Amino acid sequence: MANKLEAIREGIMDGDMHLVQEMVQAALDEGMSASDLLNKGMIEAMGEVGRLFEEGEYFVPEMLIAARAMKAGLAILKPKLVDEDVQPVGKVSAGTVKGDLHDIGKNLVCMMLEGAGFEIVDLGTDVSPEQFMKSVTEQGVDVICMSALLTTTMPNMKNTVDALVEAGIRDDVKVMIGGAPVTQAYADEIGADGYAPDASRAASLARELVVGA
Ligand code: B12
Repeated sequence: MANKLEAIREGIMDGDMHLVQEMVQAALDEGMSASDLLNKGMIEAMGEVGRLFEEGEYFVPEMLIAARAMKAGLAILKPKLVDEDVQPVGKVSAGTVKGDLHDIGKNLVCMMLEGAGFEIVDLGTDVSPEQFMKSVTEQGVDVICMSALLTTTMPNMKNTVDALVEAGIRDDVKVMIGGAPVTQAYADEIGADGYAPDASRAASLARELVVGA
C-alpha cells in the first residue's frame, strides 16, 4: 500500500496522469481510504510541486502536467470522497476579471487550490463584479480569487471589492488577487485580503486565509 502511495506521489510530480489514475484505483481496490490517499499522497505531492516551482526547479509546463495528473487522480477519488464525507478545506470562486480573456494562470490557480483540498467554483473569464458577488450570496464561497493580465482590466478588481462593500457583504468573504501586472501594493490599495505571485503561493495563501495555517 505504501508503495502505491509513493507511486502516486511520483506520478503527480512527473505529470504521469495514467500512472496516477492506475495507482489511485489500485490503492482504493486494496481498501485504502480516499481521504488518506488525498491527504498523504496527492496533496502532499502537489505541495512538493509547488515548492519546486518556487525554487525555480519546475516551470509552468511541469506545474501544468502535474496539475493535470492530480486532476485525473481526483476524478477517480471524488465519488469515494463523497462516500466518506470528506469536507473540503473551503470553497473558492475564481475568475478572470471583466474584459480579460487570459485564463492560463487562473486555471493553474484553480488546479493548485483543488490540489490543496478546496472546492472550486470556476467562473471562467470576463467575469463581472456582479458574478463574483453572486458566488458569495448564492454559493457561499469563502474566498474570491480574481485574476487579471491586462493593466486595463485591473481596475475591475477594485470595482469588485467596492461592489462587495456597497452590498454589505465584504466581511463575508476573503478576496485574493493575482496576475502578471498585479502587485501586493495594488492589493493593499484596493483593500484585497491578499496577493500571491504564483499558483503555488496562491494555494498556501488561501489556506492561511481560511484555516489560518
Ligand atoms: C497567452 C497570452 C494571450 C492569449 C491568452 C490565452 C488564454 N487562454 O489565456 C491570447 C492570445 C488570447 C491573448 C490575448 C491578448 N493579450 Co495577451 N498575453 C499572453 C501572454 C503571452 C502569456 C500570459 C500567460 O498565460 N502567462 C502564463 C501564466 C501561467 O502566468 P500568469 O497568468 O501571470 O499567472 C500566474 C501568476 O500571475 C499567478 N496568478 C494568476 N492569476 C492569479 C489569481 C490569483 C487570485 C492569484 C493569487 C495568483 C494568480 O499565478 C499564475 C501561475 O503561477 C502574455 C505575456 C506574458 N508574458 O505574460 C500576454 C499579455 C498579457 N497580453 C497582452 C495583450 C495586450 C493582449 C491583447 C490585448 C492583445 C490584442 N491586442 O488583442 C489580447 C487581450 C484579450 C483579452 N481581452 O483578454 C499584454 C498585456 C499588456 C498589459 N500590460 O496590459 C501581454 C503582457 C503581452 C505584452 N507584453 O504585450 N494573450
